[in-house]
Amino acid sequence: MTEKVDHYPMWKNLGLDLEKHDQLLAILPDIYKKIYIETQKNRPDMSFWDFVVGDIHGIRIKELKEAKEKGQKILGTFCLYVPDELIFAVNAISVGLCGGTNFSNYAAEGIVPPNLCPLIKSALGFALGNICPYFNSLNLLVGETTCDGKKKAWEVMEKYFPCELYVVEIPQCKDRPQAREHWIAELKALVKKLENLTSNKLTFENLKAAMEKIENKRNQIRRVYQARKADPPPISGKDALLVSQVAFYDDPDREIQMVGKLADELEKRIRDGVGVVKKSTKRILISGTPMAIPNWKLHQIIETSGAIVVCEETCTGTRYFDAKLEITGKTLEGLIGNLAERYLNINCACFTPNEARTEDIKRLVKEYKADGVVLYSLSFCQPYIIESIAIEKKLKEIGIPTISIETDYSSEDEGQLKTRIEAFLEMIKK
Ligand code: BJ8
Repeated sequence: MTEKVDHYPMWKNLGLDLEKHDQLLAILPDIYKKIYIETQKNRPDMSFWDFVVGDIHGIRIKELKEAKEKGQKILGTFCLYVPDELIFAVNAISVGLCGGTNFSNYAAEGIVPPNLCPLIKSALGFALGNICPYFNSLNLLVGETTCDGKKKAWEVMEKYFPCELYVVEIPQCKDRPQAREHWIAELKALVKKLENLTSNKLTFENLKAAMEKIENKRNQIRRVYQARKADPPPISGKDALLVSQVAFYDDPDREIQMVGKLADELEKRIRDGVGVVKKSTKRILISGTPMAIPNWKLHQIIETSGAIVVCEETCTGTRYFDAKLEITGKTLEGLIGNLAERYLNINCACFTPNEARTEDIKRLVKEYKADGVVLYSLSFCQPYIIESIAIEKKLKEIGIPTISIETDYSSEDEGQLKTRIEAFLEMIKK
């Protein structure tokens, strides 16, 4: 409560719609309490993440404000394909933006069609409605050419949101040699933009240091995921998802420390045989579209239906950290090449063809000893909905129980989804 009062002048200065913002902050604690506190037992120490959600627009926003006052630039990104390494190398700060609630949709109404992906509608609503202080803290928004919805969203953003926008052009057929060349050229163009914005030059030294830092952050998340392979898992899917969600916008140094500490605890729990569920609880892998805070809906349904989520093949899951970054090379050119290579190994449904994603899912099912796969697509997300049909068929052919779910951020279909998930789990048990 005290925190809330203290942050008011800052929110006002950022130009937030305070009334709407109050309404948003009023609903989050109840949702969090219901999903994270009341329905979970024997959690590892998640006090840092409990605090972060409770203070979601507080200390981090204050840190960004202070960094800005010292001359640092704040950049907002929407996709894994915009490399954090380049942004941090020139002493700017990258904040992963998204929208995981339909609370903000009203602000985008009439500007975008209703049958648009909820993630885009939510993010646009946050920006246009002045209800997210992360958007209002930015010096530059960095969009990218992935799905059609996002491509068009940048045009809307540019028209209605008063912040400079830069769009990175992502190659669509990444298996071709010219795609790599094009991607490197795009990364270099982004570097130019960043250098102009920050007045800092990208050098071999600062890029190498940023690559080491971001890869270290990913290493800590890898450790958390590695721990989830144990039976019983020492952390719930919900908590692991939260760790990943927060990593998108928190300070990387703090993330290395806090996620590292959590991973230490999880490794100890495994040694001590401590889990959050009983051994042999049915294990589910979710694959599909990213889940932005506070989209915890599917995890909540699965984990209150007698199963546990052990892995997410999503951009708020393995796609965030799976591709390894080589930090070798003696020249700046060499490091940029490594970076390009690493990012081209992320298998998003926006690429064509994208066979490697199915292979990733098969591999992850084995590694995490998953009993079944839930293919998750946000409504109107054509790339993931289309891919889910072929993937479901392929997984079933090799005997992996699979179900496809298409949903949005509303709670209206929760009952229906729960019935389907419970039936799916029954089928797996048999
Ligand atoms: S690398 S998944 S973060 S593009 S859900 S907005 S695809 S219509 S978010 Fe993504 Fe980058 Fe790919 Fe990952 Fe469009 Fe689908 Fe909406 Fe999506």
